[in-house]
Amino acid sequence: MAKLSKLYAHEILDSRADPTVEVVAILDSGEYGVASVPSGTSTGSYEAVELRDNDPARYLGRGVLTAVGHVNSEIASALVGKEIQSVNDIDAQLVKLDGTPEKKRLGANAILGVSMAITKALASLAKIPLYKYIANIAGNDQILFIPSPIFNMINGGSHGAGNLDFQEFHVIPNKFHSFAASLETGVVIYQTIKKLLARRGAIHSVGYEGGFAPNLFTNLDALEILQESITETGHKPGIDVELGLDVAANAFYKDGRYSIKDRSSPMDSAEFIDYLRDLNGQYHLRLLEDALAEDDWKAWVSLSAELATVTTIVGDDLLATNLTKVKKAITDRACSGAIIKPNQIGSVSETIEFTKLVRSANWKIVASHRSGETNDTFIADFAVGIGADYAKFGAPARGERVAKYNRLLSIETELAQK
Ligand code: 2PG
Ligand code: MG
Repeated sequence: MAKLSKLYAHEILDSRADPTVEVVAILDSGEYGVASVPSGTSTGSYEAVELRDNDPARYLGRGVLTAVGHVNSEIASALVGKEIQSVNDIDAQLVKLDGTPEKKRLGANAILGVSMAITKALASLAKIPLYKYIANIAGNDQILFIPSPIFNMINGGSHGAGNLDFQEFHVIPNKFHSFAASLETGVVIYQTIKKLLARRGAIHSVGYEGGFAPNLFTNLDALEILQESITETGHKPGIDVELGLDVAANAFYKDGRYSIKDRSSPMDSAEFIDYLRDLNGQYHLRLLEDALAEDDWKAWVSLSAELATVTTIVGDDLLATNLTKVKKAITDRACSGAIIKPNQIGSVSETIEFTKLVRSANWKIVASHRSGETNDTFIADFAVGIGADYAKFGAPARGERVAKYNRLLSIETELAQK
């Protein structure tokens, strides 16, 4: 067993030019772990609290020195010099120290940074790769495999240029023999989309997740472009390459109604479900994420009753990687897949607990990055370790996204070694 000999944090930047927390954990044996914390833009209201300084004199109030200070003082005092029993034990101590259900006192960004850095240090101590270490603590004794990538090719909602209501338009290569082959297909389609957008005179600058943020007219225009690009690259849409959506419906839900530019008047939940059923009939989506607002619970149950047999109904803001939420969703059959984001709950072990519940319901597991990322590839190892069905790491472009896909390539090569 090892003792924690040093623990410290500092402020670094994420991919959106926002500060975030980086933590270094050093063991007395010399092994260490360094981890940085991702951050969302379209955050759900049930997520653990990301502590921001709100000091307008620094980084427009977005600084994280308070969270950094908590790691360097209170958390370090509680953990340094003590033996580390397990990640579980460390997380339990952190949750207790914080003392609030939403981790709002010390900050989920402080707690998760420590939890991830210690997990990495312990993997080094065990002399095994991080994904194997995570598989061990998750009790995942299945053969390890690389999840199918979900490429976010067009960025709308709060990640894009402001003219598309839906947040993410996904391309999902299906039935390719390896992750490397799926990645290559994703890249060829990505380059083709760029060409098609230029041909239409649509701007092809990129959004937060590396997908294009074009000046298209409607949400369906974006899906049409994706279909066209799949065909143009010689694939069959809906068969070898499928589409998916993260509607992120919270953003356009107001007073019980959904307003999108494809329709002249706002729709109530039943009308919006009709709209989604037609849309799915047209595009045969593999996954439909956050198609309804996080508090429109009854509508989720109706949507799943209607569509879960033909597409996976994925909860993100709805579930917020929260154990209580997912238990209720399983009982009510509110969805059939879950997004897994460690920073929504704020510790490695609670995220693993959540994953176990999702698996026990036989739902699809989607391990996900956030729109604010660093070059930390923790989530790639995590996705493999928990046996995720899908990895949603953005477009195959922009360094912080590519770092994670590249890590999956490395793991694939490593797993193929005899
Ligand atoms: C989402 C995520 C990641 P954000 O909604 O699924 O793509 O976005 O990190 O902004 O919440
Ligand atoms: Mg989402």
